[in-house]
Amino acid sequence: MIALEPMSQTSSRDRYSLYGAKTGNCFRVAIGLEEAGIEYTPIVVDLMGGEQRGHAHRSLNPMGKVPVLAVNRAGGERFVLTQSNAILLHLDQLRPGLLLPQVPDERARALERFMFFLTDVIGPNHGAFKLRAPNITHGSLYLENIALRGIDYSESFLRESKFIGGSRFSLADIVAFTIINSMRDRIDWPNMPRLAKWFREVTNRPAVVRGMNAFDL
Ligand SMILES: N[C@@H](CCC(=O)N[C@@H](CS)C(=O)NCC(=O)O)C(=O)O
Repeated sequence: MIALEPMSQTSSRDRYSLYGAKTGNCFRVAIGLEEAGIEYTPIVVDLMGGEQRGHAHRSLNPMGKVPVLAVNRAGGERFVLTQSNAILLHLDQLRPGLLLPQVPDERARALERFMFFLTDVIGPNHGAFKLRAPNITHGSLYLENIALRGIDYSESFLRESKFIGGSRFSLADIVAFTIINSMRDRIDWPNMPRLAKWFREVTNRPAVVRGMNAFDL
């Protein structure tokens, strides 16, 4: 049988750069890198000034968006990834067991909650954000309420387990934290004691604090 060699090998000498700004998508990746213990250089992209649409940034991400993770491999090649959630799943593969459980059922549960936040909370909230600028207020409020109802529902996850995706901190907590943090003023906290306790604890995790400060340069 022929053993297939991977086309490119990761190495402890690879150098990671995270291009981003103070947005939920970028915070998620910075927190993921911090939780995984991967050293990286944060590079601020000036979104207000349109730097993301300039030639230099588009050579990394033709869509002109952040975050972008650029990996300079020890062997000289460059590997570039866009899409915050694809980056998070890549980090899980680099540091198995730190960002997602490895036991299949536990991993599936954590991924189920990860996907729940991406599609049922962050997705509608992103739609609400897009409708705000053109003043489509009714549509914007409608989508924002869908996102808030999803957050209400997540209180039930914490009846079964200490963290959103299971007994240990995982990618599910990272995606839940960044969106809940950005919507924290609209959340019915008195009716969600478990979520409130979880939110306080996650806010104070050292890796989360470092990730949330990554673009304060
Ligand atoms: N699906 C992408 C979304 C990326 C995205 O929308 N990034 C925003 C910041 S959160 C951006 O770069 N906005 C600047 C622009 O669109 O000009 C991801 O998850 O990484």
